[in-house]
Amino acid sequence: MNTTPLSWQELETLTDYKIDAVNGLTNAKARLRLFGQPESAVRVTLYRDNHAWCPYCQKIWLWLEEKQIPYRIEKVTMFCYGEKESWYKRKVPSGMLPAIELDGRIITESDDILLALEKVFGSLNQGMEDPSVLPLRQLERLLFRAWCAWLCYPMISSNQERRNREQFIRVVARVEEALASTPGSYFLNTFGTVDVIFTPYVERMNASLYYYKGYSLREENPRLGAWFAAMESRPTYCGTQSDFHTHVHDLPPQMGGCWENGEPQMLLNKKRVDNGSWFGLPDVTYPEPENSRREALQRTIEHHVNIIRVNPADDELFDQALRCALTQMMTGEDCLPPQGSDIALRYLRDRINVPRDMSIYAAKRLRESLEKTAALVGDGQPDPIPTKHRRDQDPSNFARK
Ligand SMILES: N[C@@H](CCC(=O)N[C@@H](CS)C(=O)NCC(=O)O)C(=O)O
Repeated sequence: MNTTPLSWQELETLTDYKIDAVNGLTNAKARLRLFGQPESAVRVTLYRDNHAWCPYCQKIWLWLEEKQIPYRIEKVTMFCYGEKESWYKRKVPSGMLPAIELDGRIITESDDILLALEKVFGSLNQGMEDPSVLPLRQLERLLFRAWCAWLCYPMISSNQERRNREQFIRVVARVEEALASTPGSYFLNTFGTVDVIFTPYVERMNASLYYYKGYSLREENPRLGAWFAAMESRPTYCGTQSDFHTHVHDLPPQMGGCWENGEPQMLLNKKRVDNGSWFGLPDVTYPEPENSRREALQRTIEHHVNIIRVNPADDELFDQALRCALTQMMTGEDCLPPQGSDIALRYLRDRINVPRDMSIYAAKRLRESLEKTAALVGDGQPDPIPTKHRRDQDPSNFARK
């Protein structure tokens, strides 16, 4: 049955989604985190990217959240998304992220940042220079290099591709061994610094190898599978966690390219990540929270004026189409959008960014509704997402009303 689209006012009545960005659970929206302490307790400012994408920023973000250190957040534009803020270049001339200001002192380089934070606030269960931590930090870099060698160079021959894959899998076997050597699911006896250090790139490896190589890191390696599940039991991690779609399209400009191997499994995985269904992908395994649709609705309503303005389609046409998708998401009933709005709906489907815009399940719900609604009027696809830059996601478009 086809229903008529709800108005923005009617849609607003369907969501009561609210978070306490300052004292509640880890979230990408916050500009200040207090963990129940007074603002006068703040000694740290974290400078991180607007898109909540930068892996080195995620490392510091997660550490501060785990330690519950009160801190401020200043968001900065990465080069491939738009213009770097001049106030930031005055503080950090290279423009590199992350940086922190600790008692007025600027520190860059994520490892140096963690060392400095440890000195002041104590370690996160294990110190960065602890003899049990150092070899695991080296293993993380080894895994990173094997991943880059496989993903980020054009495929010269299938032999080369096979060798790169085998080399990566050999390093993964060492990671599996390290995880197996402790009784729990974490790298050492308790959760700590090492888990935080592995998190950003293992999350990106899981997404990118699934999509570009047809290899499911999380499913093919039981210890890593258990580690991911253990990480997902922590609200800190879930607040920073991204999804496959976001990662695979954010990585190419940052990494200088990601290369598909064209194998049958890879082609299937790519289709699934780009066109859905997004449920059941191995980017998340904890159960869906009951408020995911309300979250997706709330976040879309908050930004709908800019979302409509930056969409390449006519504003009025897309306003109606977007309300159709949101109506479908909230009522479960199909809502026929205007003819010619299929590409516009898919343009937005391709630009939901997790966790910047919303959490992982909310994004899946919204992507599904946009796709389902688009499919009612056509199978047109927007231009491919750029791979050399992501200025289509320039945050300055969202700062102004
Ligand atoms: N070694 C540095 C690497 C930091 C880094 O590569 N940051 C990238 C983002 S992931 C960056 O700031 N690039 C500049 C930009 O994209 O604007 C660290 O550990 O902090």
